Amino acid sequence: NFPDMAIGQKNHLIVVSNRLPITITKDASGEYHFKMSSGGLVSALSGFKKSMNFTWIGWPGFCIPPKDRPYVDKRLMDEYSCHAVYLDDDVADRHYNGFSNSILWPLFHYHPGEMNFDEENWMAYRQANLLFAEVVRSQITPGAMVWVQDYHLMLLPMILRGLVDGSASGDWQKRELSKITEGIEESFSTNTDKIPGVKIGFFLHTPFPSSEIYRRSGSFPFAVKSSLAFSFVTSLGFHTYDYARHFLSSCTRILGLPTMPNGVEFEGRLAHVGTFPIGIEPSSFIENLMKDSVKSRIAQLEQRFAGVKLIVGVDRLDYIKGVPQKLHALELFLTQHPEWIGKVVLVQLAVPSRQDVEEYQNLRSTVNELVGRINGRFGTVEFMPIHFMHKSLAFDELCALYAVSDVCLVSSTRDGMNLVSYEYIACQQARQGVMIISEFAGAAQSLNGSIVVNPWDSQQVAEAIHEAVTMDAETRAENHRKLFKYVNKYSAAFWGSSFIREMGRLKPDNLDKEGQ
Ligand code: ADQ
Repeated sequence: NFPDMAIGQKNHLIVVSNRLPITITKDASGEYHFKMSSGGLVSALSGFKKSMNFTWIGWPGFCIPPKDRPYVDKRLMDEYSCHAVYLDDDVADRHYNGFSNSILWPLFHYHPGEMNFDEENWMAYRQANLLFAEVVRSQITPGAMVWVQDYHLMLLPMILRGLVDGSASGDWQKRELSKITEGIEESFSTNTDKIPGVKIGFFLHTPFPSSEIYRRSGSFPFAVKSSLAFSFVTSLGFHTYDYARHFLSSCTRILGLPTMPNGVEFEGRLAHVGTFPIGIEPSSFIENLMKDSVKSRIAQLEQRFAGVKLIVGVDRLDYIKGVPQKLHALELFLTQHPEWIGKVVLVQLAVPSRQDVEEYQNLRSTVNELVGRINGRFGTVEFMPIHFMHKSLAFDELCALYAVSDVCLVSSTRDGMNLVSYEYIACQQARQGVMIISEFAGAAQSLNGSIVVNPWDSQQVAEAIHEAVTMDAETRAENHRKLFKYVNKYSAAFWGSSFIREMGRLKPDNLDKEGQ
């Protein structure tokens, strides 16, 4: 699955994400434990370890005391090819909760009303990006490809470009860099030697909103220019064509930069813009379903829910996931189709998320209230229409739940891609259940064979639920065949290799001449 072109041991790939793909814990005796995380990004990128000289840079998740860092560094490097960026707790909190998730997340998901600006949080965001840049700079080798992930690190490409270009960096860049470091006491290396041939890629996992929304960020000292600074990259990736188009129109309308369908020109460079829809590793789900323990769990659940159509919802409890909209639609469905009361159950998992941000606490109360109201209204002694779990499920249990569900309902009001839909499809080999997906999830653009709905239109979603629970086996099988074909082909590894191949094809800085 991994590309051979432009990739070989001599190539150095540095992946940078806010979190390292390792969960580090410290037990009561002070001993450290390291565990590789699972998840899309890890499976998408781990394949490169074999074909490239591979480094992963990120924050370890909590503040590790300075005296322990040499030990942690050694284990991370020797066992996982990782390097940690150490942030103190206050900077990490303000960077992650305070700015990334209180400004950029709502901005990118069309929730400008939820944005809470705080000058110190903005400073922490800049500071964290600078600290990341120092660690990345220390690892860069000539000709390296640096691939930065997501909205937590939007300033990083520009800072890095300045660091690797040395004195060659342009005036605009120097001016913006001085704005980034303004008010921050630590000193950061600004004058470093040029490192030739470095390519910088950036992938945004969220949507990129319309420029009309993006202009809302202009009211903050968070200079819009800086936020678009990831046009300093060699290659810039989005999940869908629409997000790429919105980005390009923001570059034109806000910055007045010349753009073309495949890129934006800036300071004599062309940053290539492309769409690279992410996927999952379907084989890991399919193989897991073959395990005896999972098979017996599936049998147990099938017995427990015999005669009932199960609808599954798996979401982080985030306002973008449209959980209240889903509950309203279910309520309407049961009101309009009382014959289904007692015969349809929604199993809704809502993994706690960003509990330190106020909007997430409010959402939790709203959802609890709605679940209580609907269960109170339609429930009986034997039956509850909603099984609500405010927790994360283990992988085996999640796979079993996907496998026994007749319908998966994704009602995001905005979602970069949404991988839950892919996971459900991968686990539906036997049952061939129905996928209902919001038109506002990036995945809706690829999942031909699903029922696409507008989550704000409860009537439409209620009708989709009815269509799904009454769909004949032949139509389900035909739809699933199309869906699975797509999910199987456009895997996480395919996504990673397509992006890296694109970077390999481009020139590092004189980007208007493609090819090496
Ligand atoms: P997320 O917003 O986290 O990701 P998504 O792509 O759906 O959204 O991935 C969620 C993951 O968490 C899935 O792997 C799912 O199985 C897991 N998960 C959720 N709830 C769970 C629970 N209760 N128990 C166990 N596991 C649970 C962001 C963007 C998305 C984009 C991805 C990848 O918001 O739009 O698809 O990045 O780019």
